Amino acid sequence: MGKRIFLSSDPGIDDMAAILFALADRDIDLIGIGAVAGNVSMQTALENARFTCALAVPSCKVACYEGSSGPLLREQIYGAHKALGLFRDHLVDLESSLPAVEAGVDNAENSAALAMAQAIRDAAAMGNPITFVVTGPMTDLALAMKLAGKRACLEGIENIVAMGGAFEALGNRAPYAEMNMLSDPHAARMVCESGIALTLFPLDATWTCRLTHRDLDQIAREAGLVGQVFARLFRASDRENPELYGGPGGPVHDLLPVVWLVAPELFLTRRSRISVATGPELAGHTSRVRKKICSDTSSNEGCTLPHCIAEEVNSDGIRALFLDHLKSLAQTGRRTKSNKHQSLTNREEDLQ
Ligand SMILES: [Ca+2]
Repeated sequence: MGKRIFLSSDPGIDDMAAILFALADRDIDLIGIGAVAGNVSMQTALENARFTCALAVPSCKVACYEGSSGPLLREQIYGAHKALGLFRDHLVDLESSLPAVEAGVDNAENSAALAMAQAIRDAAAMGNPITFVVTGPMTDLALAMKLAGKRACLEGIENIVAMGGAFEALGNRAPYAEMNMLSDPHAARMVCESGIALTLFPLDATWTCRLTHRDLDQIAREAGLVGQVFARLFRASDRENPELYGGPGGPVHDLLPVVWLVAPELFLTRRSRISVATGPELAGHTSRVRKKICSDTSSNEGCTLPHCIAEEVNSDGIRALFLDHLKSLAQTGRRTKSNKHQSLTNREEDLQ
């Protein structure tokens, strides 16, 4: 059985990449998806999540839950790619090839946080902790952790793996903050201060892994309908900014935390402690204390710094693995396994 993960997301085309990869990988057991307001409204995120599951796997049984329709305290702000909206709106000419989407298992208001809290309690009771992957604001995870209680969280959560934050890089939704952190800084702060292991993929790392038009052409050509839909939507979201990123292509931010779960050798991470500002002037700004030496493990053993930050990524390796996974989805029912790649994390070097 694969690593059990619960995904909290706000799809979003890069969330779509994360969901597709998780569904395709044999070493991941995706036990649920919570839709949360962020890039788009919660309802749009929920419909996009359900559509992605149906597109990837016929009769997909992964439960998609309705989550928070806004942050804990502040007003909702939308992502720069809000205009992408509902995936299906961009796919009208493919409509006859697209799957029907079932309503899903649970539409109760904020059932995502309740389902996540129950998953934490069950994992603690079974002694079989789960991993949370967060590719949107941390609203629902913070609520779930509060509902489940500290003891259950310590026993029931193996790791939290999230896309968010910016350190050396400028923010993307504000000059000082990345979108997920800016959206709900209070939730992010609660999660960072919980004492649970957290591995973060900030803009500094995610900006370096981009898909170019050539990559998208290959995906559309080699990965069947899934590939055609993904390439179409990625292009529609217009993610290029060569001046900012230092080269062509658009970042595929949310894919990285899911890839790290099965191919950590493609990343260089460093032990850290992350703080999130919640005051009105710098809400969502992330700062860090770093350990001198890079680390290839998220284990807390023997270290007082509870977090890891991805600092370097093997972009070619990630792109190749993503294409492999999309191709496996195109062959109905087949799931793939990530082979070992040349490790970035063997280079234990002093970067300071
Ligand atoms: Ca997202």
